[in-house]
Order: sequence, then C-alpha cells, then structure tokens
Amino acid sequence: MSDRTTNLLLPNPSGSLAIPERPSGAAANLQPVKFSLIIPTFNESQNIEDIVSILSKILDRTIPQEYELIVVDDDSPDRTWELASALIPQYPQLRVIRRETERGLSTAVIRGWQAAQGEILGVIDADLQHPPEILIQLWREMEKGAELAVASRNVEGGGVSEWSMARRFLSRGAQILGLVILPEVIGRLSDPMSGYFMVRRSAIADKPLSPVGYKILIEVAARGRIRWISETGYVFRERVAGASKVTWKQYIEYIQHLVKLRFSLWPVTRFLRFGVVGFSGVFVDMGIFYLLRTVLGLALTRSAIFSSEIAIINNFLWNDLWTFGDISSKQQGNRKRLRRFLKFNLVCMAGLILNVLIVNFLFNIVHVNEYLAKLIAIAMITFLNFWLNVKLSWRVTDTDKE
Ligand SMILES: Nc1nc2c(ncn2[C@@H]2O[C@H](COP(=O)(O)OP(=O)(O)O)[C@@H](O)[C@H]2O)c(=O)[nH]1
Ligand SMILES: [Mg+2]
Repeated sequence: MSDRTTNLLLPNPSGSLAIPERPSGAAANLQPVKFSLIIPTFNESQNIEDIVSILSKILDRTIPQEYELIVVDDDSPDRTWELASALIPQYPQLRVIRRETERGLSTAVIRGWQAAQGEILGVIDADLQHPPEILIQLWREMEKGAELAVASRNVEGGGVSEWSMARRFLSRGAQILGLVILPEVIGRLSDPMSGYFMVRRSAIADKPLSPVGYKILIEVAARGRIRWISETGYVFRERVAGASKVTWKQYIEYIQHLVKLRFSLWPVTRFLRFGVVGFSGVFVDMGIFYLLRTVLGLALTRSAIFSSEIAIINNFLWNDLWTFGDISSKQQGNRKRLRRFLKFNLVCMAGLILNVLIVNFLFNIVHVNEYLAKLIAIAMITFLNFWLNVKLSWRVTDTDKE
C-alpha cells in the first residue's frame, strides 16, 4: 500500500459505541456538514466506484459540499478500502475508514457515525440493492423534522424484486417474532430489517448502542429518542456484482439482539426498587395504625385512612428519591414534586379500589382461596401501579422538554 493511500484514511474510532453529541472533527481538520452517509463494505470492490459516483452525483445536486460519504471497510481481502481511498481525489466529500481489529456490519455503521461530522446520519448498502434515488426522499423527510426516515419494502411503492417464497416467509417470520418480543419497537416500523435509513444525531447522541449482528435500525429505534418516524417505499433490487454476506448466523444473532434489547428496555432494577419501597410502606402503615388506634385511641376508619396516607407519603418520598431519582432530579421544584405526588396518590387510590374488586371477583366468582386471591391482587396491582407511575408520575418525556 502506498503512503499516499494510508494518509487519506480516516482514523478508526475506538472505545465505547456511543455517538458524540457534537461532531469531533477539529483534530482531523474536518468541517461540520449537514449529512454523513455511511457505506459499510466487505468485499465490494466491484461496486464501490459505482456507488460512490452515483451517490456523489445525487448529493452534489441537492446539498453540495454539505455532505460526506464515509466508506467503512472491514479490511476486505479484495482491498475495497484501497480502491475507495483511490477515489478520494476525484470525490472530495469521500472519506474512508479501514477497520483492522473490529468486524461486523452494525459496529461498522456506528464507527462511521462516530467519525462523522454531520447533523443527520445515514446508512446505505454498497451493493446497489438500495436504490440511490430514494435518498432524496429520505432527506426531505428529515428536513420536514422526522427523527428517523426509513426506506421500507413494506409500504406503498415498496417491495422485493425476485425473492423466493421461502425467503419472503423467513423475512415475515422474523418480523412477527420481533413483534412478539419487542412490540413497542418493532410495531413502529413496517420494515425493521431495513439497512437504509437516516437518523438525527441528536436522537441517538450519548446513547450506549450495543447491537448484536446485522440489524442496526432496531438498535437505533429501540434506544434513540425518536418520536417521528417517516417511511418511504423502495424496491430491494437484486445484487448484480459481489456476494451477500448473510448466512444462518445472522438469524441467530437477530434473535439474540431482540432478547438483549428486551431485557435492557424493561426497567428491571426500577421495578425491584419499587417493590422494596412498596414493602416498606406496609410497615409504616401498620406502625402508624397501631399508634393512632391503640396508643391514641382514634376511631377505626379514621386510623386506617391516616395510616394509609402516611404510608403513601413514605412510598412517594422513597420512590421520588431512589426508584425514580434519576428522573425527578431533572424535574426539580416544589410544584413539580407536588404534581408527581398528587398523581402518585391518585394511582394508589385507583389501585386500592381495583384491589378490592379483584379480591371480590377471585373469591366470589372464581372461588379462589381468599388469601391467594389477596396475593394475586397485590401482584397485579403492583405491576399496574408501577406501569401507571412510569407513564404518569415520573415521565421521562417531561424531562426531555426542558
Ligand atoms: N464493514 C462491513 N460491512 C459489511 C459487513 N457485512 C456486510 N457488509 C456490507 O453491508 C451491506 C449489506 O450486506 P449484504 O451482504 O449485501 O446483505 P444483504 O443485502 O442483506 O444480503 C453491503 O454493503 C456489505 O458490503 C461487515 O461485516 N463489515
Ligand atoms: Mg446486499
């Protein structure tokens, strides 16, 4: 390899897989741009020149000098990286990264985004299976304000060209599996397997991304702050040159990825803390009840109401400080705390009423033992209370707005 080629290569980012909030190009004398498009490659020597030339033509027309193309090559044996860097003099918006230590499509895309100077980050396959014309439609959607613009095979205007029944079936099966394991993410995407999309840097900045395998879009949609998703139909073309790298391994990794996301999206630690706080409330309730009823001689109902309310206050304070401490610390001020407390109180009361209804239903209609009925009701209400409080009292979106 000539020195000239080495000098043209962009340094390969290392360390954590989070995207910086601001482009960090000053060191390499790179200017911020509007758009950075990653082209991941592995043995694409037959396609690299065509794809770079077509994309440059389209982007020169739309946002001249406001974009960059970043080829991220995994040290391909066919020397795609070398061919790509030889194109740089002709295409000044082109950058090339040669990765010698890391492997895999998803991390290639993330490393590319880490090195990128753009506000909007995108990815497209190098093999011309993704029609480049669609790029402009995706770009327009981002300009309108979308956080994520996806080229989809499953909306109007989309499709696959010559897929066999078996491949179509497998692709749909994978999507349905995704819907079962991760409905809140996969349900928002008509084509979760798409490898052709754009995302706003601000939507994924500082989020620890850790994808397994091929499907970087799922990672972005699951971990990003994404409200507006726009989809544009496209027909997945057949490969003309080079070969696909997809094997059975990618299907296994896809399932691993879904399961990993499922565990990290469910707030397990938070839920456990919520349970501990709830448990502590039982003791507060009993203690205060004893004090009011036996020591001070108050009436039964009055003692019960007071002790419950004090337990609710106890639970609220611990939840606000500990269970949801990260969220409440971003929503400071007494008014906001009072609002959270009132919502928490409301949820607790609704829970109490439901609790009584469930016990009655289980005992009188299903004929379950009354202690078992009470236990089932407590478990159900704990889940419901937790969920309602996440949605109402300690909402993450409230912190986003500030
Ligand atoms: N950097 C990098 N690129 C990859 C890797 N695997 C695939 N690619 C590229 O990702 C794009 C899609 O891969 P391809 O094998 O065509 O997937 P398919 O279209 O789903 O069959 C192409 O541009 C490949 O060159 C990889 O491990 N590392
Ligand atoms: Mg392909």
